[in-house]
Amino acid sequence: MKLIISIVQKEDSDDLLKALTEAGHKATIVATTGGFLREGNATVFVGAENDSVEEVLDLVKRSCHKRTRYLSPIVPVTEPSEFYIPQPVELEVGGATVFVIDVERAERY
Ligand code: 2BA
Repeated sequence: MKLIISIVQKEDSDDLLKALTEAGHKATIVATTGGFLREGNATVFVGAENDSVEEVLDLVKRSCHKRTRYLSPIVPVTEPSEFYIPQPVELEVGGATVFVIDVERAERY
């Protein structure tokens, strides 16, 4: 068995959960925050048998999309702020960052 951990954008999380549950997979979603942008995202956990892993990954791939975010740089303390015109930095975020982990043992009581 594997634990598939997918960090996705909030905008994609409903579609992903719907796709997973409609395909018969069990999923848990947690509200999380990205360390770099400090924006809310979502982390989806799926426990899947080995022969279902590729199907789950495919659903993640199809449900999650790349988006462009603009980050406003902070004025460097060494720059006189009246001469410094900050240019937003373009970042491509997503579709999904996925980790597949071996599950040693899983129980439901
Ligand atoms: P954040 O950490 O908020 O990162 C958002 C986006 O900012 C990233 O998109 C990437 O385009 C950019 N970014 C992140 N760290 C950067 C850095 N040190 N320098 C320049 N740009 C940087 P994604 O790569 O698609 O990641 C989306 C979210 O997935 C991340 O949100 C984080 O929550 C998670 N994530 C990505 N890689 C991870 C990893 N290796 N371990 C744990 N979480 C990860």
